[in-house]
Amino acid sequence: MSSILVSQEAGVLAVTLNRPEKLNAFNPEMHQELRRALERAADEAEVRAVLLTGAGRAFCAGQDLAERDVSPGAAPIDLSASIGSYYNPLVRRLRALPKPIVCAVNGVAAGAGANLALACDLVLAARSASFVQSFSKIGLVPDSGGTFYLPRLVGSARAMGLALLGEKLSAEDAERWGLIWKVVDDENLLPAATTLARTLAGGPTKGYGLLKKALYASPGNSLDAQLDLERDLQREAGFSEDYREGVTAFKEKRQPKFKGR
Ligand code: LHQ
Repeated sequence: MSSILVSQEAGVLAVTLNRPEKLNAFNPEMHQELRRALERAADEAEVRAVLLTGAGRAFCAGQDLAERDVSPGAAPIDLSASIGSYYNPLVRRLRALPKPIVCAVNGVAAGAGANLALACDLVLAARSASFVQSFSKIGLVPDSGGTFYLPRLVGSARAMGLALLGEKLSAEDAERWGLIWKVVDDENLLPAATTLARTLAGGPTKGYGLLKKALYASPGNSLDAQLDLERDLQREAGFSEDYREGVTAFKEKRQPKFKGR
């Protein structure tokens, strides 16, 4: 059985992490399959949005902790190798994908699994889902961008509490704290996330890619640099067919038909 499931419909590439018996924890195979799916999302023009979720009761429990021998006498483990080969490229790929990524967090999201969700563009969570920065429970540091997103999304005090204590944060608190976009009732998670992803897939893909670039560059930029970036990206957006279509549809008082270019 494949460690991820991939299907494509109505412009949406749906990717499901599929190691439910391991709470969808990452092993190298799952990393490689996810990388291939995201390459497909980047390469194929028909894919105009991605929907990421997990099979079973969890979204993702982070790294598969059974993969490494930590018994007394075992050789020291250099975790930077795995981060450099898998987790960092994954986060960079998600952030750089010039198409919107909707994450449907169907259950617990722990460790790198929590931060994988936060690397997506819009996070919906089932009411019963939770987010855990579980790294400190095993003596590690939040990775996969956790130390970047957390203080920016929820402020330093809450970021520090989440990281130090490694306690479960409920989906409702995650929404209230501004960590995620929205909570929905469990049975409505996939329908709502699919509708959202399909709506985005029918949108001005080129413009979405450019706005991702602008928002993700913002934390590292001065106002001056950001204004210059907005000018340059708006120039590019203004050359798109979808800009013309958007304005024409507005003037004609009809819904736009965006082609994504
Ligand atoms: C698991 C896991 C798991 C294997 C549950 N692995 N089996 C990057 C680079 C390199 C190395 C290190 O890490 C990283 C990044 C990271 O992600 S570090 C953080 C790794 N993840 C964790 O520490 C989370 C560990 N899991 C948990 O804290 C809990 O299982 C959570 C909060 C996710 C869920 O709790 P429960 O709902 O109470 O479920 P459970 O604990 O009973 O787990 C169910 C089963 O899943 C169980 O197996 P079993 O055979 O007893 O039924 C767990 O062993 C297994 N499982 N997470 N990461």
